[in-house]
Amino acid sequence: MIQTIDLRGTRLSPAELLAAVPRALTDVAVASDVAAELIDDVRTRGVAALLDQAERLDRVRPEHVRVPAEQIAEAVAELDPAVRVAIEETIRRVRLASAAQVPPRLTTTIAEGAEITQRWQPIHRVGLYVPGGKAVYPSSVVMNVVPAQVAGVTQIALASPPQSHFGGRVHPTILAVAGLLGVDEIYAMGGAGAVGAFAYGVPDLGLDPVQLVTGPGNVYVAAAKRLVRGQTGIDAEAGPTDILVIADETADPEFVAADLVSQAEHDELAAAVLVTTSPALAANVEARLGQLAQSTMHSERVSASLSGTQSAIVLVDDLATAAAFSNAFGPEHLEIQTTDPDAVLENIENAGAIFIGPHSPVSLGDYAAGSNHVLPTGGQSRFSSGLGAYTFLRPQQVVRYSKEALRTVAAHIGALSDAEALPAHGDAVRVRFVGE
Ligand code: HSO
Ligand code: ZN
Repeated sequence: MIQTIDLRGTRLSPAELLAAVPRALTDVAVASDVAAELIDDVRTRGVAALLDQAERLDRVRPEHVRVPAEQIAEAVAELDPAVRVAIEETIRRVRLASAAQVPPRLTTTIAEGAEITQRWQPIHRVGLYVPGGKAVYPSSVVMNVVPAQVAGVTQIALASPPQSHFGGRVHPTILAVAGLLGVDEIYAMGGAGAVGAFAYGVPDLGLDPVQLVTGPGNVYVAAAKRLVRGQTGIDAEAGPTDILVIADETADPEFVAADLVSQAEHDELAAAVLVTTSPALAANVEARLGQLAQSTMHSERVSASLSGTQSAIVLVDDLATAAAFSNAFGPEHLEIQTTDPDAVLENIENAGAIFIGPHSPVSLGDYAAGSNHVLPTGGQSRFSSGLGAYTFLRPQQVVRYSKEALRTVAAHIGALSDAEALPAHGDAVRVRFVGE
């Protein structure tokens, strides 16, 4: 059911490699008009708009848009103990790894009395969107909130759609995880309207505008984030997930097939790709995928994902070509299951996160490795990174010169300001040395 593409004996350019396994297209632009209307509605009518939108789109009118503290406490108390322990361990691990993502403040002495300090300043207030449709991922709450907290963000607000089967409340597991993380500003609001609420604020709800909106969502949420960008910051746009496995003849086909299915389970449009030098492994993985696609819980979704043009088993001559293929693809998740994975790693340029060896599956990273699972999809790993503490930090340069240090460059500033016909720039320096 999964296609096999035999590239052995070919010498393809990166563009040709990429064309061999095209990703599924999702067109965010088509949702733009609808998203713009929903955002405008919230800007003009505030809470009334949020309630009407909930009734229309989520088929329930929440009793409270701002979730009362008792509801959060109740959700924490009722959380399944096994899930609670797992979430707490995930929080602990993600906190540890995120701390390494905060760069130190560094001062460079340019000359005597001339210093530039680079400091990393957290964004003051952020809004996290947590979807509530076909995918409800409490683990993603951890992955967004923990790095923000580690970065030093002061205010974290969370929005998630009201759920009709929970009487218009936010999904209880999402409330519980937010509660465990100490997030108490939660709104039962969803879709493009929620993004608009974060970006522009909702005065009659006491919701102040945020400076950054993060979190995944459907195509309307993505369109809304594009629309509010500039008014507020946004994180990367999340598309269908993908996994690429580089494996040689030493890889266990059982592990490889299980890992491909684990990400195919997310979405019909998820891409699952195996790049291997071993025809025997390719055949074994293909056979195992056929079985798993039948027996797994989300059989239809997995079968659709694996049989899509975005998924494939790719045969290559050597591991250098496998790495070249992977770099062209820019996977969200890359697994390396070869005799010497570190040698392959040396050739990897583009990947959201990299999982080394037989015992580092992607689902470990999804839940409990300590790494972040919000990663660049759709080939965006060629130019961007996953979510981390740095997402919530901005570098700022602090300039500190003494009079003598300024004097040594005064003539240069004069020359350059004249060359740009901006004499007031030069004067602003000269005025400090009048009479000398
Ligand atoms: N693999 C998804 C994240 C996730 N998996 C959440 C399970 N829950 C995208 O990286
Ligand atoms: Zn996953």
